[in-house]
Parts: sequence; C-alpha cells; structure tokens
Amino acid sequence: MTVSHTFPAGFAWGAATAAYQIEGAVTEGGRTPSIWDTFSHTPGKVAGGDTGDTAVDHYHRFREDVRLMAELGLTAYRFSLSWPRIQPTGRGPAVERGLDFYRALVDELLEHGITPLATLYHWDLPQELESAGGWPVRDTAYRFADYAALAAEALGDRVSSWTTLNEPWCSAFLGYGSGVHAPGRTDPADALKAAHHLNLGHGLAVGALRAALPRTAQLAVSLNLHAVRPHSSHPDDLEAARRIDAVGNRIFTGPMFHGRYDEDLLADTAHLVKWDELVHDGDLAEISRPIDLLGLNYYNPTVVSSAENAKDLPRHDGHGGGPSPWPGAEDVAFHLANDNVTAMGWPIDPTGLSDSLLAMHREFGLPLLVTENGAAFEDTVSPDGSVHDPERTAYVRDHLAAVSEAIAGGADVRGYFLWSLLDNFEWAYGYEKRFGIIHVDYDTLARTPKTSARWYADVIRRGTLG
Ligand code: PNW
Repeated sequence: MTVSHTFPAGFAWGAATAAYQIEGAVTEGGRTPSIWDTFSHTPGKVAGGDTGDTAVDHYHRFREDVRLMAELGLTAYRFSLSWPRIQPTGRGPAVERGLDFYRALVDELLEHGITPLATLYHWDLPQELESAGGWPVRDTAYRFADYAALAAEALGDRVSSWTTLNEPWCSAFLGYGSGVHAPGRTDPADALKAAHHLNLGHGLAVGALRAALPRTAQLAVSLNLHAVRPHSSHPDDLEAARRIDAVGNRIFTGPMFHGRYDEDLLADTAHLVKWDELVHDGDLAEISRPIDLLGLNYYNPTVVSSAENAKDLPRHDGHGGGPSPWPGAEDVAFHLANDNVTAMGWPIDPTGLSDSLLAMHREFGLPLLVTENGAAFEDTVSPDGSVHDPERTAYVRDHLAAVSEAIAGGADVRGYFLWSLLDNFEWAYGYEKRFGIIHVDYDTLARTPKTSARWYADVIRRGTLG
C-alpha cells in the first residue's frame, strides 16, 4: 500500500540554525563574550580546539544564506538572537549595532517571503552574567526577561513568532550537571537550580514579550523532550523510565503547562536541593503563563533500564563515565534503540517523533512545531564539487512521514524546521559533525546545497512526500 503523506495548508517548511553555531564575528558590532566563547577557548572542551570565532561567517554572508533559503523554497526560518550582541553585559540598554544586524537579516527574510521565527536563547549567556553566578542564580531569570523586552521592542515590528528558550534541559544539565556544554560546571544541585531559573526566565520573558508585542504575536518554547522507553517491562526498568521522564521532561512541562513540579520529581531530588526555598511564591503562576505553540526538538528515542538489569548489556550513557546530567537518576542505564546510527552515534527511529507529537497533543492540547529534526552523516564530496548525502535525505523523509502520521492521528503540527540549514559549529564536537543540508567548505566558506537540499526543495514545492 502506498501512503501519500500530505501536510496541511499553511504548514511551515523551515530550517533552523543558532547564533553561536553560524554567525562568527564574535568581536564585531560591540559583541562581548558569551559562555560559549569562554568554553570553546578553554583547552580540552571542544573537539579539535574548534571555536565559533568565525563559524560559517553568517554575520557577513547572511544575504547569500537567505538567497539559498529562497532557492530551496523555505517558507520559514528559525534562528537565534545572540544575547551578548544585543545586550553585551546582560544588563542595561540594547546596542543598536547588534539590533541592526537582526533587523537587516529579518528584512532580507521578509523580502524573500520567508517567515522569521526568532529564538531568544540558544545557549549563549553573556559571560558577565555567568561570572555573577549564571543560571543557578535567580537574578539571571530577571536579566533574561529584560533582554526579552529589549529584543521585542526592537524587532517586534517585523518578527511575530518568538520562542523563549531552546532546550533548557541542555542548558541546565549539560551546562551545569555533566559539564560537557558551557559553562562546564558539574554540580547536580546547581543544575537543578538552573532548571528552575530557566523555567522562571521563560515565564518572565513570556510576560515581557506579551507586553511589548502586538496581540497577534505567537509565543513558543522549544523543548528536547525525551521519548523515554523502558528497556523491558521489568518494574525496575519502568522505575528508571519514570525517573528520566521526571528530570528530563516533566521538570519543564510540569511548571510550564500545569503550574506544578510533580511530587515524584521533588522526591527524587530532595537530597540535592531545598525546593521550597528554590521555588518562591508566585513562581509557578509566572512560569505557566499561556503560550501559543510548543516546539519539539527530536533526534532519537531514549531507552533506559535499571543499572542491575543492564549488567550484561552494552550501555550508552552518552556522558562517558563523567559526571551525570541526570540528578536523582544517576544509576539509570541507557541503551541504543537500535544499531542503525547517525555519525553522532544516535539511533534512527522516527516512531519516537510521531509518539512524542501525539503524546504532547494529548497532554498539552497546544498547536505544535517540530523546531529541530535532522542528522549528522559523513557526506560524499564528488570531484565535481557536488555533495551527496542520501542517508540524510532518507532520515528526513522518514521523519517527515512520522510528522504526517502524527497529524493524521490528530496532532495539530504547524511546521517542521530541519536542523540544520548549514553545516556549523556542533558544540562540543566542533566542526567535525555536519548537520547541514547545505555543505560548507571550512577553508573557503563556500556553500553548496547537498542532494538532500534539492530533495527537500522538491518536497516543499509539492507539499507532499509523494
Ligand atoms: C540540539 N543531547 O543539541 C541543539 O538545539 C542544536 O543546537 C544542536 O546543533 C543539535 O541539537 C544537534 O546536536 C543537542 O546530548 C545537543 O541530548 C545534545 C543533546 C541534545 C540536543
């Protein structure tokens, strides 16, 4: 049976990037360091000693990049604003030169008929705020809301779709728990405090955005909700899955959508933080301010078991024996969903995407966006310069089919943003891993659309997978 995968009218066909991963120009226009500048310049933190100093030089090449987007027929583009470009110290007034860059980018997008979706925070905290304590400190949430107001006042006349945070799980637990992301701190209590202050920052920012933007503005958050699956139906594996769902997912969705932290999460982590001191009166009301859309970033499912049940099995904990990013669930063992993996070692399983979208639809009842989905592979560059990435095409096709199945099952999915538009700085992996549908030659910075980009353009033009 041939299934025709179609998408609703007005479905946003997008691609995504983030400021530090593509912009470069880290000292231009008044920009000062973020925690990722500090981290990438610390020996041993990023593969190959790579930094975002130049990245793919999008800051100087954005007009070419928008032209490439238009050639692909993208109807939407998700990018992030660099906080230290707009408000270098994380306090005080906005820097006009920083805002001018984003005004020019957005105008270029609009002239090409591409709808901008601006993310306020994709991990580049101004270093000065980290030096004052970073996300484990409550004040950072208020600083984030002030920055959100500045950005909305300056760009609200041309950007109507906004997301607050990208993947606060990564910011809190990779940044302050396992330390594999900036700022590289490794204290489980600080990671939990960071999670609460990211939640608070989100809620305060939603308030600031609502106050500054027209009533038609669409507000969202992007979460990397883990599609958690127990390795077996053994009660200990179910308990492992419950713990990971608590500290991986419900720690964000609980306060944001239900105005509460679940009792089991509080109990699992009670030995690490005093929640009643961390969470002030009124915080949960602030965090649960209504938003318009929920963004999901999906790459692979998360299969877990108890440590005991993993004794004789290969484990894939992803933190290489270093500090755990899972406070209160340090003993949980992780497994590959299957052996068919990307260049990141991440198993390919699109059912996690359809399952997550349907579960989110049922639990939150909000319109949804896939704000990131994509894969790293080792692409083949032919002598004629063409770049072939059939595995990426297959990955995206199968995941778009999963989105279409979720829509058929009732989920109100409004768009899909492929990660990523361009090969770019892949955080702790540097430039070694390539996620782009457009190849970047890191010697010349020349852009070449890969075969996956041509395929995606066809899908967009037809509006169906065929
Ligand atoms: C996301 N993990 O990062 C980010 O939003 C992107 O900036 C990034 O380039 C992309 O996915 C690919 O990695 C993640 O360890 C990084 O679970 C790490 C994890 C998840 C997402």
